[in-house]
Amino acid sequence: MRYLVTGGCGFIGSHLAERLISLGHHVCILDDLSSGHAANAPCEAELVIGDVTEEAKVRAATDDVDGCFHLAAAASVARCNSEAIATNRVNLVGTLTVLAAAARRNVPVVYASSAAVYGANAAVPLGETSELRPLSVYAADKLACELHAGVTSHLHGIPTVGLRFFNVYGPRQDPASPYSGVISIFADRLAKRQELTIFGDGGQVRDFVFVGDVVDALVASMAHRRSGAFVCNVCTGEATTILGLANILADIVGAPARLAYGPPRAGDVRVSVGDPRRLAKVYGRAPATGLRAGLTALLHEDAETSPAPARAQRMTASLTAGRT
Ligand code: NAD
Ligand code: UD2
Repeated sequence: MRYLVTGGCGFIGSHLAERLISLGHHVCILDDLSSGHAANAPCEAELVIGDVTEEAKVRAATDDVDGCFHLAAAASVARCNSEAIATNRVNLVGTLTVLAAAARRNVPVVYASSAAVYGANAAVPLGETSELRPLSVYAADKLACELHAGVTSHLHGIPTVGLRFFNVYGPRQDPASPYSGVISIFADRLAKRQELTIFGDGGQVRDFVFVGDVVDALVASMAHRRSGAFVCNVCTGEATTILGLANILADIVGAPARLAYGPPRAGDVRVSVGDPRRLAKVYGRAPATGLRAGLTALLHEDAETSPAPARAQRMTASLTAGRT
């Protein structure tokens, strides 16, 4: 099969592109390299450098595909809050552009939504029918993407699947960006024996899901596509506080974590733990990588000297061995 992967030079998208190629598919990546890196893309993939809001480019990239994976986004809560109009254009108009192109080709779309849509709802575990109370511009845009995916499905008859990723970690999450995930930032700073900054009291709770499990869900959602519009959590159901995370990482590294505290982030979610049952029921498997196992593998691989892409592929392969 031939698939478009928007955002395929990014953290999650590059792992997806790798997996699709390993399964024998042809992959076309559309990415503007605004946060991703061309080096992350598997060499077998076709790479189109461009903006997902450019209609002509997106149409051309979907011309001969059997399905679209849409991951391209401005994926930082803080940046979306401070640059709402620019990031809305990427996150919402970009999604509309992909949906319109897919409808024109009558092909399905699997897209990245986020646990952020639950926002202030602390009634954990959060299931797909839980109340949605977004707290950030990013979350509101992700929710709007879900609404438009539903309407596109209704008007044009193409299947759409929105995967509400909780907090994803794994190789190739770039700690150089201040907007990167907390695990990549903490792991990088621990390795450099630098202090970790806790935004708030460290009691905020997250559900950390390994990137290999997220790729499993993406591939399964396209392979077992259903008619209509569908949303599904991608989570483990395991609750971890940010302070607890710092201590687990320090324990694995074998060095004490030096902590500094700063004010909580605007729009930050206090409690985010998901219910993985729908994913398990519909696609036959829920994320299986426990946090300590995933962190140990990640930190072990990061200590190696081999180039990042090779390391990342080897680690993801070992943790997801035997998956389709
Ligand atoms: P990432 O920043 O590593 O990847 C995003 C990719 O999209 C990058 O390669 C970037 O260059 C590209 N991109 C951004 N704007 C673009 C544009 N206008 N046109 C074309 N390409 C563009 O982020 P990620 O963590 O891999 O996230 C991938 C998707 O998953 C995003 O939609 C994000 O919102 C979502 N998500 C991520 C997490 C997580 O914990 N990482 C959790 C929930 C949802
Ligand atoms: C949100 C979404 C997640 C995803 C992501 C964007 C929720 C619950 N999750 O992630 O699904 O969409 O946005 O890709 O909304 N922190 C520190 N110190 C640091 C870095 C982070 O204390 O150095 C805290 C941060 O304030 C937050 C937590 O760690 O409370 C997680 O932060 P993050 O940036 O890794 O991800 P988060 O939860 O904003």
